[in-house]
Amino acid sequence: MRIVVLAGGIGGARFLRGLMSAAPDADITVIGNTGDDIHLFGLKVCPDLDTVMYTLGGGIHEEQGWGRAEETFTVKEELAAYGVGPEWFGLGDRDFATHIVRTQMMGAGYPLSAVTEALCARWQPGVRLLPMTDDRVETHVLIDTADINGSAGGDGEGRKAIHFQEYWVRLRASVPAHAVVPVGADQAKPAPGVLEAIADADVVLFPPSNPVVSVGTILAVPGVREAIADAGVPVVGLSPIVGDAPVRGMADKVLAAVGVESTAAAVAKHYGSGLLDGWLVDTVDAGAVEEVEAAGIRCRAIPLMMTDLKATAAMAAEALALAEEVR
Ligand code: GDP
Ligand code: FO1
Ligand code: CA
Repeated sequence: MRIVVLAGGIGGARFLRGLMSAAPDADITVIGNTGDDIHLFGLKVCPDLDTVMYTLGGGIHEEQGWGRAEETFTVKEELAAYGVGPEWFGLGDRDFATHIVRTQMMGAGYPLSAVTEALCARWQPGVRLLPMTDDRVETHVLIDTADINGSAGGDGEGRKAIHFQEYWVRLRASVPAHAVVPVGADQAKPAPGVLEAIADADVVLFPPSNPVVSVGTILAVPGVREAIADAGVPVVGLSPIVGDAPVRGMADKVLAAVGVESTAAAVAKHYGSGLLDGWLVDTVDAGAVEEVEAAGIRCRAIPLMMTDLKATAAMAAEALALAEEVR
């Protein structure tokens, strides 16, 4: 069975571990979000691609869900000693090697897709990991200028776009986001293999990834949403929102920015019945099933907490079962 999964970072990666356990013989292609990418210290960092690669390759820092296990931060300390920032993004020594290799290869003319393939040759994630595009896309968030500099800053009514990572990591999404803009997306082309993988898929899955800055950014690459809608195969998603809140992180902040309520039903309707055939919600959101079904999307309430591999594999199996039901 050929499965295509649109993944962000932590939520997507954890789901993929369960999917590989539930469908060991499946041929899985992951279309990874690159909107989180950031250029730091002259290096290109790809947080979501790396989280998937490290998680499935066995190198992830498990509790954090990002960065490497057994990490040290000597280079980071030395950069701070030079007064070279930013200090708020925790890049470890082992992780730096990934960004050096990536930047070196891209500098030699290799596209991001070729670089990702080369990095995965070491990590052997067990899936084909494709960036959504080889073109540069970086998500920015529009906030109030007063919020960026604290109370002293700005004239109160000005607004400013900052990089997603500054919003997410430095500000911890603690201030309102007025818009989320995947800068460059409208000029981006799907990476080699992306449209082919979708066309060849037997099923497309939206893992419990952030609907705005992970799955939404991938869908913002022209041609991707249409390819999925036209693939003529089941598209099934799992809600990242349980009990009207994200299970972790601040997805509610970016959902608010795009005018979507933080409910399991609202996210399904945001994706829309033109895209989604099936939607899994947690048992606490069983009340949402009727609303989602009324929107033309088959819906089922099951345990949706990825507490361990067994639980995640059960979720993945349910998603595949729902796909067969709607086929
Ligand atoms: P990120 O790029 O690192 O933010 O990771 P993703 O976008 O792939 O996934 C983040 C989303 O995963 C968050 O919005 C969480 O609500 C969701 N999430 C994390 N753990 C779980 C879980 O156990 N169950 C469900 N349903 N969603 C989860
Ligand atoms: N997330 C944090 O909350 N704090 C960090 O210091 C941090 C560093 C970091 C370094 C490399 C990397 O690949 C990811 C990193 N992340 C960090 C996660 C990153 O911000 C993710 O993009 C978000 O978690 C949302 O996807
Ligand atoms: Ca992400």
